[in-house]
Amino acid sequence: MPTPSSPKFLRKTAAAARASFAIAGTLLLAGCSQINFWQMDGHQTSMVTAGPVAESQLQVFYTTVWVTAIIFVVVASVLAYATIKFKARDQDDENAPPPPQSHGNPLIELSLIGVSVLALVFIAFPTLRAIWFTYDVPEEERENAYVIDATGYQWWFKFDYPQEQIDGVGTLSVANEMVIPAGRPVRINLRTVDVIHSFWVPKLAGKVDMTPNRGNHMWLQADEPGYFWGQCAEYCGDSHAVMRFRVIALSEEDFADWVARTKQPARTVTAATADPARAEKPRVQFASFKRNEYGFSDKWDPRSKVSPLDNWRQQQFPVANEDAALIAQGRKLFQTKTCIACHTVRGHEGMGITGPELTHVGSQTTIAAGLLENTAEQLARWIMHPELVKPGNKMYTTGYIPSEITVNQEEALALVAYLQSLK
Ligand code: HEC
Ligand SMILES: [Cu+2]
Repeated sequence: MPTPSSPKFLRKTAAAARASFAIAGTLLLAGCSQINFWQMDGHQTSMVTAGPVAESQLQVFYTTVWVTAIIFVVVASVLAYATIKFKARDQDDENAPPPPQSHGNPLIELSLIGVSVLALVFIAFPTLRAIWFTYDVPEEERENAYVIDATGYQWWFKFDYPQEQIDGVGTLSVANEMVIPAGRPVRINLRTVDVIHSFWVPKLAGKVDMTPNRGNHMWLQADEPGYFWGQCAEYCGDSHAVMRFRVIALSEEDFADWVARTKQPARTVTAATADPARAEKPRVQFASFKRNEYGFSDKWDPRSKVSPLDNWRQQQFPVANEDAALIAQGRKLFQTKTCIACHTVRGHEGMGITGPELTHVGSQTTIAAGLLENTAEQLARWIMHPELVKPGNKMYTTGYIPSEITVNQEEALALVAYLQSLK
């Protein structure tokens, strides 16, 4: 057994340290190859912020990092100095009796306590300021704040807009993609219908829990129009890890336009409004997917050419070559397959409220709560085999009871055409 200062021991520890650095470095690089490493940017980074709430939280983070970094450097330097200065250099040193032992030095101990208290006070000021600031919309802006009620479901989010009422219907409601006005504080009331979820849009604001039987709230603001990634951040069951959502921030004008469009009932495509040119092949590819394989395309890559916000804008237009007959067939299937029992499609037959509202599902960029891209291919995959995409999901089943609803390829073509027509 080598003693702690023998050359053999030092060689061994040095080799172990080098190896762990190499492993850590490799893991870090592998983990970061998907994101812009040097700017620490990525879909769900909190290091690059887009609004005042996330910004104030980042400031607290940096203050804490700097204070602890200074403490680390001081402690590590003293340790390194002592290690090098007092290490045993030869056999005589190793055999020497231990130096005289002493007990406590009041001056050193008191000053260490003093420095620790100062460090904590230094961190406490920005922390308290951030806690008060992030708790609710600042007083002077409260009048101007836009209100949204967000509700967590296993495993998706519903967003109600109490300031937007629809005659004879009630509150405007959408699912999984929360559209907000940019440059304006948004107050979000947080609720859940089942277990605890946590609402998190890393670039806009830190996590706040959605707690059963208890109202909670938060606020955030996107300074500029943009497209942001959100995620449930509290373990909530099987598909917690894929319980996602998006936030789309639009200029005041675009936002008003979106509200007006979204208040409209579902679009009905007739032979007159559809493009009759479409006769050839159906557009859906029935690709085979692996279980739990995600549906991202290059568009979601920060290095791609199409910005996610432009992608969202493109998604607002009807797809080319709509087939009115096929869409009508899909609408019929939407009733006979009992989709209407769980999904609302305002103006059509859908009345259910246990699933996401689908009145304008065609203009979303994602489906299955931000998990799959909203393309014909992924829609078909979802409605034919939701269980292969999202473990435990409550589409067709109420949890673990096997599905009675089956959708074959032909039916999927019609249903997809219908869902895509719901712009
Ligand atoms: C038992 C209730 C139920 C039935 C019946 C049902 N769904 Fe769903 N549906 C859900 C739930 C719950 C979700 C949310 C699943 C998730 O993301 O975890 C969902 C999600 C969806 C979504 C994705 C919406 C989004 O914004 O992410 C689509 C599209 C959809 N369903 C279409 C259909 C179609 C088409 C049918 C009929 C063939 C159908 N559903 C039948 C409950 C149901
Ligand atoms: Cu959750």
